[in-house]
Amino acid sequence: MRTREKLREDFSEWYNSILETAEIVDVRYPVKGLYVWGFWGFQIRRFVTDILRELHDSRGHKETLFPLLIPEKEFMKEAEHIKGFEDQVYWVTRGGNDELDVKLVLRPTSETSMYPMFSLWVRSHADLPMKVYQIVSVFRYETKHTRPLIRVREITTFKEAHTVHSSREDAERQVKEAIEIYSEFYRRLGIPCLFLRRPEWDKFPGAEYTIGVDTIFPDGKVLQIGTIHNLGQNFSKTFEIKFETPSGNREYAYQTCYGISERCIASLIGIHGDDRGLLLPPEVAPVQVIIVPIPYKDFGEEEIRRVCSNIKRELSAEGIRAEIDDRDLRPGWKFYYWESRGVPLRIEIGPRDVKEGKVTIFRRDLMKRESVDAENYLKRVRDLLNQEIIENMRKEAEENFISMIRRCSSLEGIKKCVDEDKKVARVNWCGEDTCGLEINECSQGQLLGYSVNEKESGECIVCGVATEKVAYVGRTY
Ligand code: PR8
Repeated sequence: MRTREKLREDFSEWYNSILETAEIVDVRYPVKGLYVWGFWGFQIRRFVTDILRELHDSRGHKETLFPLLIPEKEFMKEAEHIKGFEDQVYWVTRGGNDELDVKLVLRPTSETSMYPMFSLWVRSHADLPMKVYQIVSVFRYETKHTRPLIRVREITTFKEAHTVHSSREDAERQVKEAIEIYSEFYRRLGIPCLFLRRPEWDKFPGAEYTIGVDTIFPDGKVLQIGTIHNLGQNFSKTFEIKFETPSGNREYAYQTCYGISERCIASLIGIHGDDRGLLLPPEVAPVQVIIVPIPYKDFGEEEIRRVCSNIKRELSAEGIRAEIDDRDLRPGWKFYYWESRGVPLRIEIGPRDVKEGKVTIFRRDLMKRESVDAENYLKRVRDLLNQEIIENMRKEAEENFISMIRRCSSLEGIKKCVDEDKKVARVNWCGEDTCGLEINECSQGQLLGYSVNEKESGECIVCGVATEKVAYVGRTY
């Protein structure tokens, strides 16, 4: 049985300890907000970014790599954007002993690095849409409490996509595609999430509107694990990104951008983890099957070893990431070691398995053993890794997620739900700022925005007007 007592009691404590035990990140680097990827964590990161690349590449995004430094002049061009970021940027002002003539910022995000180049690249409507992305480090001088993978000052896994379009409609279509990419990404990771159109005061600096992607952690707090922004023509007017229409006019382009950071890995840890440690979706597990020999004194160790090697060879031939743990340690210790790292399947081979022609498979998601005939084990492993485990993880995560949400029909109700019960409130909201501000201020939580894909008839919780908009309010990270 999987238990989650430790996460519910003190999530922070559990989180910090698992980052260390499972070698996700080492927090001892001597700069605040900067962390070193551990070997296990970095491998997870690789498989996660592989999915991101696949999802963007298959929808016509081209991967690119822009410089880390942005000249002050470009950075300072878009008024709203500067206002949002100026107290969060790191400056480079010297090269060796010389004061630089042109001050440089370390990119906090890459609009002002990419868009001057876009104005050179975009010529005609035939060049559009243009979709690019990069996965890079960006720097933000965060003043709120920093936390590994959740609020960092060097975001080392910033997947940012930027697109350019010849019409407002095409930019809108792109927003939908971004929602589809992020839905699919989080579906594959088994992470339930909401797509919420943020209130005016919470949108990305320089955007026309922002859609936030939110999940709920075991402590009832909401983590924004991605955002999608429709930039309209705000940036194209600032950076002169124009294209020639079929009739020969020159018009400003429409743009969108959307980003995901290592918070997606924080959410894998927080959403699927349990008292034992991590539980990884097979697709991103650095080791998918750990094979543990269980030697017994009067039974041939050689024979067990041979069976384990065969299994490893057969699994590897199927493209399954399998390892044998033949360290000179007690099996129980090895079990714990791999369970805490979230390896989805363990195969145990002992004297009995060999004698009876069986294979013992342990499922990390159920914390349960099953014994299968040796001739069928490969198919069973394949089914578990390709489908059953992730489906079960998705179902469990979904149930936890739903149990964190409460329908509320008054401002007092929101206050009780969010402040006392530590849950997320679900309400009808007309979408107007004035009502939004009241909702935002009635509890310690924030109005996260209204759902872009759910509708439910009701009355705005503040003004009482009929509306189908469903909004969420919760405490946030
Ligand atoms: C953009 N421009 O920048 P965004 N630590 C970890 N993750 C973070 C942090 C942090 N300090 N700050 C933000 N994130 C747009 C879209 C290009 C791409 C994560 O958008 O500022 C959050 O999950 O919203 C956030 O949603 C995402 O990066 C994108 O950052």
